Amino acid sequence: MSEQTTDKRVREASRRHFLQAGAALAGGSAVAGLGGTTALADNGANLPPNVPEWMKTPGDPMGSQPYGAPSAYEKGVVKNISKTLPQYISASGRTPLQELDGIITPNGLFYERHHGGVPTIDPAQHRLMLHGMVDRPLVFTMEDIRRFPSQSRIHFIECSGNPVYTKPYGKTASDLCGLVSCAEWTGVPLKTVLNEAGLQPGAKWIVAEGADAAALTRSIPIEKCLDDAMLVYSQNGERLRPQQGYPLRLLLPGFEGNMNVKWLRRLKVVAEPVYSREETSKYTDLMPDGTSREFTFTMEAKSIITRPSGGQKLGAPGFHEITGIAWSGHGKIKRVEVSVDEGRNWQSAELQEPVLTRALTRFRLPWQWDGKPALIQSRAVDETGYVQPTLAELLAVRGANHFYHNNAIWPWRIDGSGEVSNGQA
Ligand SMILES: Nc1nc2c(c(=O)[nH]1)N[C@H]1C(S)=C(S)[C@@H](COP(=O)(O)O)O[C@H]1N2
Ligand SMILES: [Mo]
Repeated sequence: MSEQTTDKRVREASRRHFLQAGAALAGGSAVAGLGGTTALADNGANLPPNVPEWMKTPGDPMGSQPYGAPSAYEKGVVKNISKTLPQYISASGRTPLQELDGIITPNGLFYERHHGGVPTIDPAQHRLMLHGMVDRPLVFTMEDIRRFPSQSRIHFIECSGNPVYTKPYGKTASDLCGLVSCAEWTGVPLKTVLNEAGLQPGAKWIVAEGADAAALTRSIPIEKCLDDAMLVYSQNGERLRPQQGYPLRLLLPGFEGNMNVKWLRRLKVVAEPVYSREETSKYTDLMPDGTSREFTFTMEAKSIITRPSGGQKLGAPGFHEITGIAWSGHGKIKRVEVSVDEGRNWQSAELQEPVLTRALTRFRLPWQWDGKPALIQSRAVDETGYVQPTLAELLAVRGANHFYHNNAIWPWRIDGSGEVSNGQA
């Protein structure tokens, strides 16, 4: 027998073991655990051993969906759009994290956050102007940008208001943490384009401006611009969605979402930050001693369990996989620890490869639920050794006026009937 076959057998055996354990815990009932145990007699017309109706005639012809769309049965899997926030000031649509697997966010479900609506930009009329402290000020068409050597990288983007510290925190993983998404981005390293213009001595910051009605403007330190910053035009293989900045956005891996300027039209190289609205009255926090915490660029390590999570229900005691996502703006995730007993004990979850720098990382832990109330939570540790804090730890340092950068551990409470709710509401 080949090694591969042996492996497969071992896996199948352990899967059966999960099923049996589930059934045993529920007192031997056939409905427990993973499913797949329903008696044949109960089956409807479309269930085994009958031939389902969709096998009896040919399906839809090709061409009825020239772009493609999810199954009609998945129509509930949509962005979670706030109905209370004023449309043009704080519009946001959150990723339904609890519905997704893996680490890549499908383009249609990538979170969106904008301050002046989503502009409709004709790429033929879009230009990127690069000026200020450069030897050769330049204006690029989209064709010019696409002529540069390209690069594809997988990175998350997270809004620093994900979530803010104000109650109520919400019910689902999406309510709490849906302002983070992850995609494979394609574009040009910003340093390549800066080289073309030639930076002058004393160039320390670059001011990036968006072509939306908000003209969103942020100052970016030159070190980041010469490191992993990118000008991106594609997202998961296709051109950027309008909501993500079509036709061009700035990508600053690991930096707070707000600095990843969408609909990018201008880069001005300067010696000092400009102190725009988005880096003074917004995206700056008031500390307990009255000082301001400004230019809080890097998103710190964070994780959240997406299944089981708020709004879901565990069908029965027995085997349940605990899974979620972890990420850090400082680099790779080193470890994710999960507790299923109110935070008394923590075990290391399995990290799904690939574990990438400044990307979502999927973690998993097999769990046997005994049917009793439980509090489950995860905490991320990144490659710098930083450990995701509790909400109490964060509040103790940052005080009651803090608004942005809440990367607290988020527990889920499971009651005796299997209902999952926010453990920190
Ligand atoms: N031009 C422009 N860029 C922008 C914004 C905006 O309103 N206008 N919103 C920012 C904020 S607050 C965030 S969190 C991210 C959101 O990126 P996404 O909508 O692609 O998820 O874009 C940033 N870039
Ligand atoms: Mo944001």
